[in-house]
Amino acid sequence: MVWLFVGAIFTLSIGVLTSCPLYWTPYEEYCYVIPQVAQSWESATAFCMIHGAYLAEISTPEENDFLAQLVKQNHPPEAQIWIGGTDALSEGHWIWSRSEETFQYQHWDSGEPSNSGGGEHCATVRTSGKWNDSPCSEKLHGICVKRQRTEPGVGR
Ligand SMILES: [Ca+2]
Repeated sequence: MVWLFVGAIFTLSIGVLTSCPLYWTPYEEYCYVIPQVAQSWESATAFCMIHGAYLAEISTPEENDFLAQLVKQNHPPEAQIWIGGTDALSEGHWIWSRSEETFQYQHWDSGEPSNSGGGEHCATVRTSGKWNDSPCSEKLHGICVKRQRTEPGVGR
């Protein structure tokens, strides 16, 4: 019993040595992952939340380039991946769902956002790194992001 306890402590202390959990990729002060589940934008959002994360909100070209690389490496069957942008509240007014901030940096593909059929209210990033709007009910993979753990004594 005592050894089980000691073992648990040891495992925990090993855990804090890495800044991102297993399967998450570090970039700047954040950790990113593309879960192996294709799902609606709402479900993808909820899935990220279960893991203490949220759908990616992109604010710089460098971050966008990193995410495009991540999408290519993971190579999901879809040509696009959910990010955290939506205009479901007000057509044409794109916000990041977690921060509720309007898009500052934008990287839409040519002709996008198209709102095809009047039903495309959730944002994706394509393998090209360009953005598209898709129906929120479409089953796609998403990019979850969360802050890296900052444990005292673990230098970066
Ligand atoms: Ca579109």
